[in-house]
Amino acid sequence: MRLVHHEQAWLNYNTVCNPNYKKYATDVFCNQIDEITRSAISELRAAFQNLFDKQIVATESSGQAAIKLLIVRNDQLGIEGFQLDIKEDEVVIESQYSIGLLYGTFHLLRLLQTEKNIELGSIVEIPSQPLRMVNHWDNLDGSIERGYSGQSFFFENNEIIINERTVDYARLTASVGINGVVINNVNVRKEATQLITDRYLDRLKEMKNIFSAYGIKLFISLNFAAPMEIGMLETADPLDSSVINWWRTQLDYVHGYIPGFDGFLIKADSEGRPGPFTYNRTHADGANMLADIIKPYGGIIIWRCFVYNCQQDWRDTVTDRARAGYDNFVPLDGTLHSNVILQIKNGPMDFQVREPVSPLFGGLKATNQMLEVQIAQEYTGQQRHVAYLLPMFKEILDFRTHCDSAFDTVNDIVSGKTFDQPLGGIAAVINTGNDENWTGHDLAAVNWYGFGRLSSNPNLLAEQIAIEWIKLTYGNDEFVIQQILSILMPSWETYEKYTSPLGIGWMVNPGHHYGPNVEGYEYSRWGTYHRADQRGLGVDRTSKGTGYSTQYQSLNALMYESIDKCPEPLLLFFHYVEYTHHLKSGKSLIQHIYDTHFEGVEEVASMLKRWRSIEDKIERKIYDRVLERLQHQYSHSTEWRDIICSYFYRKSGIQDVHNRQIY
Ligand code: GCW
Repeated sequence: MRLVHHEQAWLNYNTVCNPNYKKYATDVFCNQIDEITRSAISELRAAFQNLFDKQIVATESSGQAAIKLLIVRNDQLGIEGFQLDIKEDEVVIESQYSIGLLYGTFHLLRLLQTEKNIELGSIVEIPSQPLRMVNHWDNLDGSIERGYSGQSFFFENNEIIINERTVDYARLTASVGINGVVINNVNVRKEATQLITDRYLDRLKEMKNIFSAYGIKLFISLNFAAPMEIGMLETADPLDSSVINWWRTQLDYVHGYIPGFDGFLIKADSEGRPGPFTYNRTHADGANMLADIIKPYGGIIIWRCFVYNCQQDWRDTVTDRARAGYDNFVPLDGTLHSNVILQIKNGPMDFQVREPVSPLFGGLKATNQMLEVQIAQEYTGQQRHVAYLLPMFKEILDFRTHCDSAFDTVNDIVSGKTFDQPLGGIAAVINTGNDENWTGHDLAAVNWYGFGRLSSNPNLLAEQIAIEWIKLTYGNDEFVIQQILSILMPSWETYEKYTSPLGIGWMVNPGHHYGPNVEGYEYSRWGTYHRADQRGLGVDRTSKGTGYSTQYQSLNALMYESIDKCPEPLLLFFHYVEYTHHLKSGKSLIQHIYDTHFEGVEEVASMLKRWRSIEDKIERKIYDRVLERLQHQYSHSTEWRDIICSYFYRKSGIQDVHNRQIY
């Protein structure tokens, strides 16, 4: 009898395994029974039932058991690491704490389903990032900001929902090593401000208990103006003693009610949100005040660096939104307290299809830092287009900041290794909702899966992760694996080809950010942000322009400064370039724009063809859902191509050398 009744993404356990592995599906022994090891045992039970139709039990004597979960003393494994020993007739998982046993269990189940013949021997895995988080932008009314998979499964009608899906969510999250979740939107509106009050604390505690059984820390987003909105104070000045007292009383109460509450995320002074600037205070004043209050409880304040003035007039050549993060936060380096982490978006702008890495990485040297990426595909096709984002995340993590350390990549910095910082990690704005398949587009689940896997083990390759996910979700048929893999691997760059070219960004409709609109950018009342005219296009961000390139460490600054050395995918981010300028391919810029847009559409046509070729090998419902989205992607990509090509044809007056119909 199968235990799984509804869709559980990559934890369906309906793949066909090597029958040889059935020998491991006997009893399980664990030398420490607690809430987390109970989760591990129940996962093994569900998996073996589905995979091998075998019921296993937990025994009290290790003799009988083919699977042994053992808490041991081995400092090398750290807090979350595990050692997995696969032997002929038994598997032993060891770790110092129960969370390692849970991670080891998920790893074993992954191997059983993805490897035809598991090698006997020992595997050690130790997550490299301290915090591996997802941020939900869920509102208490059940809507999700930038959500493309239905409504929230955490909130409905201003209540917190706890049901079977909460547990499944915790299982999926922990199965890929994610250890922290922020459940509500960083834009904290009226109702959500109340999350720290009596109205919600019982339910929050219940949710924390469910998450704790999977080693997941629970965070909520705070409203910086809460002292005014719910405390009835006249100010939220972080240095005002009545404000500090208000926060202390409120947060002491939360911690008294929910012992071990993990911390808070804050978006301040950004896009209309309140913050310390209103009171002429710095972001360090704001973050440190809150951090000091929760320090005795071991709590953490995660403070976002997405701070910029969206009303700034950038018609002169030096005002540049891209500069804002660095300009606002580098002066604070070294002043933030030890339980504050700055959370930095991967690029200086806003999750565009291609951006340079934020110069805050490498610029900040005495601050806990976290990377923030977005798997909700706000600017990458909103989960109606396929865009496998792991190749992008790999590039970001591997980026060398040249910050004068042997460990100078973004991955090194956010793991805390470079500057010996105690806290750090990676966060992703997540792509889930209450749609049956969790992520709207079935293929978008790979980004959730992959984010967790990569943040736990940055050495994994994007392709490896995709293959694992395909096998766990769709089974081991070689043809199916190859077709889906060929759809996923190039999909981010395919999307880039038919949308905004060479790092210029946006070109989407303001507001919802979907669909082509070359001049579409909410803050374009000062003119087109991309500076296209009859001669060329792009923003001069060199020292002769906005000076943004000088925010990088010198080797990178030199690279971006020079039109010849600047990596071509970022050319228009850093330079104003004439349409007739020749790229490395020998093509002119304008011809490159035409050609990539046509290529992008062709690549979508071939994705569609590949999906059709596996029609009889994929469950009907899933096949149809994906087919419908791919068909939409195809027609939408032609719309993108036509709008972008005709815009630049009209601007430049230069014919396509292939004389295609573009206007
Ligand atoms: O890109 C913008 C999004 C907003 C989001 C903001 C942020 C949550 O369009 O919807 O607000 O980024 O990251 O704070």
